[in-house]
Amino acid sequence: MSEEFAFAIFGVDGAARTGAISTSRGTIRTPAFMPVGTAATVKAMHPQAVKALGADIVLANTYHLMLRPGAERIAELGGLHRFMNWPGPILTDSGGFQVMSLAKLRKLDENGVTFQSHIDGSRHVLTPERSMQIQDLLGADIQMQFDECVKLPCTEAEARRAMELSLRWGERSKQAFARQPGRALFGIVQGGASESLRRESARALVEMEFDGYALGGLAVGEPQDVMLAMIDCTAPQLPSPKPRYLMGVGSPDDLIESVARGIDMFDCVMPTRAGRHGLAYTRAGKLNLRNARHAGDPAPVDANSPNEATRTYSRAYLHHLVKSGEILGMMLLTEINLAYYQELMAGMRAAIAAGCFDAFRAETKESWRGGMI
Ligand code: PRF
Repeated sequence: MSEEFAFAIFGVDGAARTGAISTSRGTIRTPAFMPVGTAATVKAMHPQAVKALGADIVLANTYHLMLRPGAERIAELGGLHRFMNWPGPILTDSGGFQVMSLAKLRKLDENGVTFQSHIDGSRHVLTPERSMQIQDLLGADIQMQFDECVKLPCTEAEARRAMELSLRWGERSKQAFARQPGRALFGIVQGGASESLRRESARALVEMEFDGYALGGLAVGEPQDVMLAMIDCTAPQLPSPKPRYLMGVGSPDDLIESVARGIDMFDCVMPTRAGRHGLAYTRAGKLNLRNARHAGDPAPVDANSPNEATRTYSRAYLHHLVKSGEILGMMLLTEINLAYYQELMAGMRAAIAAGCFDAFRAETKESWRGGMI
């Protein structure tokens, strides 16, 4: 149980890397996609099924769990791993990003953020110290510094203010982090869409020496080329032996393009949320099962998929379930999407190890039939 937190790189192909992160609760193969389990559940999935699809780690949210059922309650019940019956590694986000996107009547100052719960309107304060305390109570294996993410587009002055505040909050998060063997704290690069601010943020965080580095403030309304340009200027500033995590990203195409630029970890609600809305991500592109053209189609989503649900259930049946608002429709499509995401990650890992990432990238994008997904 006390294995040290470590990252080993097994193979490099261009800027892409494949390796493994060790934590006291198991190994995370990289590049890794972390399914989002916001409220201590990957919605519509048994934890064992999430694992069986190839996920080594899931993400949970400080913001949601502090409001309901409460971090102290989860700690009393033996921590988040026992609470949700996921024995593997868990990464928790620090809460600031969710406060800014979900909470009501937010007030941000040097100390932290005061806000009203989106659930019952109760008043709460989140500071770097309290965020780290909550992540410790939850027992997260990878914890994130408290930061401020600004929406894009924004002015350079606004991006600088939030980036500098995030650096000060990074230092306070580091001081407050309850270090234990096998646990890690990641810093978060901010800086809006400015290359110079991004470089400045990355250099200052590296100076502080975190266990890994995240790229925050992206996938917040900017076009993909802007996001990729930010990765291009940030990744080279980060120490190559430490993991790099692109927060809240993304589509299958975003994942491939980001891995090509040296990213090791991702999380996104896209496969799970899209599944609950009747969309399937497949090797042949995206399918909208709500569409009437599927109503009489006996073909499965993908006859050649390694995932049984993807190979078995007809498009006609999935269309029927989705149109009828049946729970099984959401369950099957969530599984189908997470299976495709994990298959894509496994394919990238194998291609990097074999030194043929560029060919894999081209073939995979071609298989989406020109549609970028
Ligand atoms: N900061 C934190 N969590 C995040 C983000 C961020 O900037 C993003 C941005 N895409 C997603 N999740 N703490």
